[in-house]
Amino acid sequence: MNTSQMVDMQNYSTLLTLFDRYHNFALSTHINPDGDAIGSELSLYLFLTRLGKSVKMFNTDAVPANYRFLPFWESIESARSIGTYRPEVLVVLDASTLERIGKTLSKTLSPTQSLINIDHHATAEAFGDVNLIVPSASSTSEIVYKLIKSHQTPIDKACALCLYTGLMFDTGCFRYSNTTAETHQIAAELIEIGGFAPDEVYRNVYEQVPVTKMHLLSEVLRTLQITDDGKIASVYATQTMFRKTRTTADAVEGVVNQIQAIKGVEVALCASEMADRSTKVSLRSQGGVDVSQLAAEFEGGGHARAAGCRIVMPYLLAIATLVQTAQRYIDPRHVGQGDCQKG
Ligand SMILES: [Mn+2]
Repeated sequence: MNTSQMVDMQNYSTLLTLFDRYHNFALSTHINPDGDAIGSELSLYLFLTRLGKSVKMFNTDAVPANYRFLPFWESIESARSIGTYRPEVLVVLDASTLERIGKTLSKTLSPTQSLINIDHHATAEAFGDVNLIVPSASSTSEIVYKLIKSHQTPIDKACALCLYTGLMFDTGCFRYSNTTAETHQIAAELIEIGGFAPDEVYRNVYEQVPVTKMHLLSEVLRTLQITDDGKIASVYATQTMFRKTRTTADAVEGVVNQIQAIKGVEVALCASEMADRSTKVSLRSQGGVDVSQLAAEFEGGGHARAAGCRIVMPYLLAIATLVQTAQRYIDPRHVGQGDCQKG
């Protein structure tokens, strides 16, 4: 993994040289795309288009409704439209592994010349021919911003909006620990260039909640369990709840952050029962526990304070297992099993 700034600088110019050399580009990002995924993808699309390149975007999952205010979101195509198309260069954004762009897409979308990986996840794999992995960056959008900056091409309005949206999303609206003076400086510059109203961007992204999601939330919050020491909080969502509230598993997104907000809680987890009866878990930490390590024990990954994994176990067992493992991280002496039971 590249952590040093020097390597970053070198990779910025390596990438720009590559951009100069080729003409046909394809971009992709991870499944269940979030604000940083879509924001970084669209901003790189706008930059490369501006350089006169032919650029296509292919995602496994559709652009979520709350990002459909972003310019050119409609240019993002599905895996079905690939056909026999082969780009010279494929740039994968914000995906810690190549498989994260989707199984089919990762196999069918193969570049003839070069695979580029741009990411900021601490657990990112260097799967590209060129890897621009910057774990110190708040977001992949911030890396794209710096890439454009180092090319000395002016950022246009549309691009500024996409970059800002990614930056805003991955910093939790500038409140997570990855928020720095520099993030604010970049955000300020993007607002100035873009001429958009930050409150409108916020409303577009966060205040389009379907009422069905609120119904699900009320079901999920009723499952709240907290360990005796008050440090680990968990909730779960079941297939029955999804059916009852006419929602799907993505409606659970964000719930874990609310659990994390409980006073004294160090690790929060939200487990979702998937259709195949496996369990998808989102993890959050106050900072004391590196939940990307915890997730890695279950073949997951992410960041120190936000991570996830998928466990092939029924949800209650998955929660019990994770809570027990999390206790070991909070207190390495902990070997007990009594206080992780469903009460
Ligand atoms: Mn990201």
